[in-house]
Amino acid sequence: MQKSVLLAAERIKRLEVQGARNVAITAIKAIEEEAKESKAKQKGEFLRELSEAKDILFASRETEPFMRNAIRYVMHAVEKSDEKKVKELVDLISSVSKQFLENLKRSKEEIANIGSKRIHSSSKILTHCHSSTVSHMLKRAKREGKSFEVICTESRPVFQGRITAKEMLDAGIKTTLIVDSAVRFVMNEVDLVVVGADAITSEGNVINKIGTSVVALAASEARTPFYVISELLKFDPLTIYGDYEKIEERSFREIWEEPPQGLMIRNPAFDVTRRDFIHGIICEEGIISPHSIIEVVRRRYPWIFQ
Ligand code: RUB
Repeated sequence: MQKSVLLAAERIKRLEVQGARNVAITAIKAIEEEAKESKAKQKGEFLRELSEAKDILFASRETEPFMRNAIRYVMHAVEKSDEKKVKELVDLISSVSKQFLENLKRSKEEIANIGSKRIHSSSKILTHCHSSTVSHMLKRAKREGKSFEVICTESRPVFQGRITAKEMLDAGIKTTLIVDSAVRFVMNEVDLVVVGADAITSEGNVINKIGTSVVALAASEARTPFYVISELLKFDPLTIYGDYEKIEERSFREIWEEPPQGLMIRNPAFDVTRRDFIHGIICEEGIISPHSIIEVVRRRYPWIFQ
C-alpha cells in the first residue's frame, strides 16, 4: 500500500477533511494517486491493490455512501475495461476521476441555482453543522443580491457550525451562532431550515450530522419548512436490499477528554431524519419529494444500481 491512501484515510478519520462531498473528493484523488504510484506489473495485481485501497477508505468513515459510490464508479471503469496494461489503466483512472470531479462541480452549481430561488430577501435561514453544498447555495443567493440572515448551530461536539459561521461572515451574510439546544428557542423566528446530507436511504430518510433530526422535529412543530440540500450520489443503493445505513460512533474524548471513571459516554456522529419531516430534497435534478428518491437516482445515475 502506498502512502497517499493511508494519509487520506487518516485525514478523513481525524475530520481534517469533513463533509460528505469533501470526503468523496479526497478519496477519489487518493485512489488516483495510489494508481499512479503502483508498482504492479499485471492487471490482477493492480486490481488487488486498488481493492485494498478501497477497503481502507471505506473504513475511514462508515456513514459515507457518497465516497463509496465515487470509488465504485472509478473501480468499475477499470474492472470492465478490456485493457490489460497497467499504464493504460492508470490513465483510465485519471480520466474517469477527472470527469467524475467535473460532474460534481456541475451538480453543485445546479443545486445552488435551484436552491437559491428558495432564499428570499429579509428571511432568516437556520442551518446545522457544516455542509459545503448548503454553504455554496447560501453564498450564491447572497451574490444574487439577496439580503438574508443565517443562524448556525455550534454542532457539538466538534463545532463544525463554526466553519459555517466563518464562511457566512466572509461572504458578508449577517450570521448568528447558537448552541444546539437553542434551536427550538429561535425556531419561531426562522423562515426556512436547510441542512446537508451524508446518506439518503431507499425510503427517503436522510442521515446527517447528529442533532439534525431534532432540528427537523422542532421545525415541524413550529411549521417551518425543512429542506435537505444534497447531491443524489449520497443515495445508498444497499438500503434497497434491506441493509441499514451504519451510524458512525466516534471517540468519547471528543465530548470529554478525561471523564470520571465509570461514566459511559456515547458519541454518535449522525442521526436519521424521517422523510415525513422533509419538505423536499434540493438536488441536481430539482426539488424532489423524498418518496421519489429511487426513481430520480435511477434516471440520473443508473450505474449506481449495477
Ligand atoms: C458533516 C455533515 C454535513 C454533510 C453534508 O458532518 O453532516 O451536513 O456531510 O456535507 P462531518 P456536504 O463534519 O462529521 O463530516 O454538503 O459538504 O457534502
